[in-house]
Amino acid sequence: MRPLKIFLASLGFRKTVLGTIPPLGIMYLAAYIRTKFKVEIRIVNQKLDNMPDDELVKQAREFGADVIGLSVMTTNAYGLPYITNGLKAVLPHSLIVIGGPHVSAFEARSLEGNMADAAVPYEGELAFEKIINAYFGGGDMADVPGIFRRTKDGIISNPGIISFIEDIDSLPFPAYDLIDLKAYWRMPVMTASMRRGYISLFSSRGCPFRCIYCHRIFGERLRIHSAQRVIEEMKFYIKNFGVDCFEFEDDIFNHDRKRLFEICELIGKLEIRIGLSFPNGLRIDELNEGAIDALADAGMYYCSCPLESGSPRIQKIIEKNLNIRKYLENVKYTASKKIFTFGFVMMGFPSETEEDIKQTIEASCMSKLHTTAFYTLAPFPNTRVYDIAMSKNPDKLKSINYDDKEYPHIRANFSDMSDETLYYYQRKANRDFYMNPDRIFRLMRDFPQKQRLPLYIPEFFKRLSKGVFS
Ligand code: B12
Ligand code: SF4
Repeated sequence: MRPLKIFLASLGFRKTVLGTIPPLGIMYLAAYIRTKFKVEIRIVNQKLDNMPDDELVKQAREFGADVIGLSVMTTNAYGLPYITNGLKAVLPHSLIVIGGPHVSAFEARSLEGNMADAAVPYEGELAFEKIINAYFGGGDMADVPGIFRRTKDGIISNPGIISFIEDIDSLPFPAYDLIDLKAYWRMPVMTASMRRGYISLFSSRGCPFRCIYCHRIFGERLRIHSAQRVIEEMKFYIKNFGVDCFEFEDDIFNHDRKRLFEICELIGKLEIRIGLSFPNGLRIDELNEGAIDALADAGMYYCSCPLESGSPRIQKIIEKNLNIRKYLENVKYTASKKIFTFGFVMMGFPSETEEDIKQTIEASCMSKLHTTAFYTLAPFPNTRVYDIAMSKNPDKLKSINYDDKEYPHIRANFSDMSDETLYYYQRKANRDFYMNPDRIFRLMRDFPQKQRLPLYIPEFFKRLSKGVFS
């Protein structure tokens, strides 16, 4: 019997200076599925070279795909109708399955307006395996719990749920052998890597916190890779791909502090000195000086430090419940080690007032953060903040266009302030934060990839001039 041909694509286009990271979702699926079936797998990341939709369809046809798996974020979902129509036209007998955060957000509605056969929310490995089994093994997709599927009677939500994988150490390493890793080294890296041989890791799944704006694709219980497994994976990439820099995309890498220390200690025993960056994954108030020292010694040079709001009242409402004092202390200590610290703030939360926003600006300005992005809240479906925004201002919510948007380009206001006031404070935040000689000096001194600094200078002046002149 010939191997089953599986074509996996991550959809979307790159529009700004931001690059793209290796498509971990479909790389995990590929690695898992090839342990279960006799398959030939091709992986495409549309963002890597902004591949036109027609080219993607052509590649699937030339490959002769039996199964097509499309990974979709809500910002890229507008491409689904055209792409799935094209795929069905050239490969009418293939099975099209969609998955990724968009399906977790829109659930059964993710099948509306396109030609996909099935949709998988949340963690994908087990569901994808069951779907392939049902479709090609003579079973019935109606028996796969928790998925959505198209039938001649319409879109059906299968009852039940597929449980999360308990022991994630049982998963194989993501299929880095199926992508051109070096192509990613030629693109801008999310965290301005000082070295070029970087790789993305996802060393835990799930998060026990309950921020109301978050999807928690991997559930509310933290499941970790053991420290030994993380190091084994690192060693594998160092040896086989010449990697010297690791970027963690976890939801919350540091919740298990014991594991953090173990990982750092084992990194110290590696044969080479590596770089570590955290574009995601650190909850800053859960760190302490010991943990920051350990991460710094292990090679951390960059970390994102989400604050979201400097108002204790808003922290409660959004259920992030960040300890702002601890946050500021830990940022200060991290920055004192010349580790680049990047803050994130959201403005315009439901019920937010001028008083709250002033506290956010004060906390940001008082902090030792090198940079901060001051965004406005964009609620995504299937989050609790979406439901709140829906009850408050459904028309405004429905008018949000998510297509192709990156952080700065979704503008919305669900606060108790007028748009004028909110955007005034957003500009003020940029102005007050960046008009600080000490911050500018540290930013230039500690930016990890000096040769790329000129690329970011226009963005810096754009933010600054917004604050100063408007
Ligand atoms: C790294 C990251 C980014 C990076 C790179 C994203 C990329 N892939 O290119 C950058 C910085 C560019 C980014 C940007 C944004 N991001 Co982001 N990001 C992440 C993050 C932290 C990790 C992604 C990752 O690698 N996960 C690990 C892999 C293993 O998980 P996965 O891809 O979800 O795959 C699993 C399942 O989804 C499923 N699956 C996936 N694909 C498929 C396909 C099939 C066929 C099947 C069956 C299953 C399946 O199975 C996989 C394995 O279990 C996630 C948080 C998270 N926990 O995932 C947010 C997340 C994906 N981002 C999110 C958001 C909101 C954004 C922004 C819109 C933010 C904004 N307001 O601007 C922008 C959008 C940019 C754009 N235009 O595309 C949301 C998604 C919301 C949504 N409904 O789409 C997430 C989930 C954060 C959250 N907790 O809410 N992001
Ligand atoms: S800490 Fe991060 S991953 Fe966890 S719920 Fe909050 S935003 Fe989501």
